[in-house]
This record gives sequence, structure tokens and C-alpha cells, in this order.
Amino acid sequence: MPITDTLYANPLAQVDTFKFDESVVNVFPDMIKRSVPGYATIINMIGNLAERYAQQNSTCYDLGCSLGAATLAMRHRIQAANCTIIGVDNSPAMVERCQQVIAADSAEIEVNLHCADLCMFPITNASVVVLNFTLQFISVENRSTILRNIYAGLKPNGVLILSEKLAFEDEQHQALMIELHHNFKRANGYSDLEIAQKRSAIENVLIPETLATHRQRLKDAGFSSVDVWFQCFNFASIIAIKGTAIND
Ligand code: GEK
Repeated sequence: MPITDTLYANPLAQVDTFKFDESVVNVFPDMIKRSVPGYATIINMIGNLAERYAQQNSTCYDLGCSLGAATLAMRHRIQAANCTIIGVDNSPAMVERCQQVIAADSAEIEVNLHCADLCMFPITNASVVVLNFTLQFISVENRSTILRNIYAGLKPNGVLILSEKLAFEDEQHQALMIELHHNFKRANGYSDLEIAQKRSAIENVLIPETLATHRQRLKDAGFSSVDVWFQCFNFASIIAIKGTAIND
């Protein structure tokens, strides 16, 4: 049974900046499921996409792997021979717990976890790279370099799956998406106080951008096909494909 997230349930004298520390790790599965509309579907479909795109003798990456939900989804679905999965997260508490989660799983594909900053992490011989709600925590000025590094490390026909919280240019639509997202959280048992305190903790840590900005950055990085395969309110997931040299 996942532990219920009550981190922001009581009034805090001061709301500290959100960090992926031990207290978050303890409630993380419950927190992300009750906060991100479509999270379970996205995780499940990452397995589906990995099965479709994983190439034999290649590596699949889960960047910002947290407790390894996307890693496990890929591990259970990939059929291609001789694939390995690399999970990367810069929170020691997350990686330590993720090691336990992976150790308790009996699927055969080799998984190697690294406690490291994904901005510096080498990507090589990749067929599938997952950034599932992680790029949004990286400073905006570093995002382009990361995507270029991923593109360079992908094999032809390799894919990046990029899930992000979105912002919208149209103010009315932006307000509606935030309202609907907060209604989603309320329906999942979060109080107005929890929603407000979490919002203030995460405000300068999670920076959402528009779909147009993501598309352009991915195209600029070299991806030949960039499109949304999932969206619910202000949460979306994009698949970006590195074409073969011929279609590029
Ligand atoms: C999932 N993908 O369950 N380098 C490495 N990791 C980082 C960095 C960085 N620079 N910055 C943040 N992280 C997961 C969910 S959670 C999303 C991803 C959320 C890590 C951070 O420690 C955290 O574990 C993860 O990115 C973001 O499918 O909590 O909304």
C-alpha cells in the first residue's frame, strides 16, 4: 500500500522550496498518481512505446527515473534482444529507494541506476530515451543542450518520449487548465490548503513551457517527427523520432 501524501496537509509557517528528499520519496507513488492526470496511463503506454521502438543491442534511458515506474514499464515490455536500461536521477534518496524497487522485480532485462545529474549524463547507442515529467525541473537555458545530447546519442529510428506539464499562451485557456487540474487534485482528496502550499513550494522549481516551445526545441535539436501522443488538461507527452539519414 503506498503511503498517503500529507506533506502539505497542515498549515506551514514557511513553505520551503520543493526538494526530492526522503519525505517526498516516502509518499512519491501516491503524490504523483493524485497530482498528474493520466500518470498511470502514460507509464503503461511508455512500456507499449518501448516495445515498439527498442532495438536489439541498444540501451534505453529513463532520465529522472524517480522510483523507476517507467523503467519497470519498459523492462516488462521490451522484446528486443540484448537491451539494457539505464535509470538516472540526481536525488540520492530516490535512487536508493529505486534500487530496492528494481531488486524486488524479477524481469530479466539488466537495469543500471546512476545517481547523477542528467544534464551531464552521456547518452550512447540509445533506441528509447524517456524524460517523464523531468525536463520541467531543469533550468530553461539548459534544456536545448540536453535535447541535443539525447538526439546525438540516439540511433536512427530511435525515440525520445517527453512528458511535461504545459503552459498555454491563451490566458483564458491557461486559467481553465489550472482550474481543471486543481479540481482533479481536489477530487483525489487534496484540500485547498494542500494545493496552495504545494503550488507555492514548486513555483520556481517546475517551469512549464508551451507545446509550441517544446516542438520548436525538439525540431531544432534535429528530430524529424515531433507530435503529442497523450494529453489531459495541462499534462502532455510527446514522441520525437530521430529519422534515418535518408528521411532527415
Ligand atoms: C516517473 N520519471 O515516475 N538530473 C537527474 N534527475 C533530476 C534532475 C537532474 N538534473 N532534476 C530533477 N531530477 C518519473 C517522475 S519526477 C516528476 C519524475 C515529478 C529528478 C528528480 O529527483 C525526480 O526524481 C524526477 O527528476 C522528477 O515516471 O515529481 O513531478
